[in-house]
Amino acid sequence: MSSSESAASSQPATAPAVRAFLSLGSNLGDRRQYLKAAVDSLPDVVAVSPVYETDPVGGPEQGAYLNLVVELSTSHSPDQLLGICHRIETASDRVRDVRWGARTLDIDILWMDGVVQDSPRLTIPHPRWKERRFVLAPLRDLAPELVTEQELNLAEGTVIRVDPL
Ligand code: A4P
Ligand code: MG
Repeated sequence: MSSSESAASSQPATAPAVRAFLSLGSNLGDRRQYLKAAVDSLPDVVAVSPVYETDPVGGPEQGAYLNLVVELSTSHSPDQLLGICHRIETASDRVRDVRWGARTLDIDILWMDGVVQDSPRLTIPHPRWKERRFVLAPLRDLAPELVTEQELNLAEGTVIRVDPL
């Protein structure tokens, strides 16, 4: 075996980087600070959308959200990415009680290029992404090829663009 072959085989295999989009939302406490800390903690971030103030969609009566979308270029697997999202949510004092209830921080995986999977633990693309304007408006800002204007118009909820992070 040549020295170059031996050096190559001792390197860990690196998966190719994949484009991924995550949706972040907060409607409890210092919403902007929770979003900012989460964006700073996420790996492989290549773009951050504008921030939108959004009316809550579904769930009990609760306050308005701040929502944004981040784009990653990542070699993490979908499962690894979900684990990272859950750890950042937990570090942000996230308490899971009522489904769709108020939260300091929610991070959902919306889309990963080439990934389609469907299980209760992880469904990609996100099962409800096309129904919600708080997802589609910031996603369209970053990836207009993934969201048509008609889809944005048909989606539920009101959104207003506010100051960037
Ligand atoms: N899970 C499955 N697929 C995914 C995925 N693609 N990304 C599982 C992230 N998680 C995924 O999520 C419940 C379970 O979904 C997790 O254990 C995970 O393994 P959760 O975050 O614990 O609970 P949740 O967020 O209350 O439930 P869900 O169904 O994810 O809610 P949604 O659909 O995310 O809706 N209105 C406004 N304006 N802005 C918001 O951000 N968010 C919601 C939550 C409702 N209304 C909102 C907003
Ligand atoms: Mg969620």
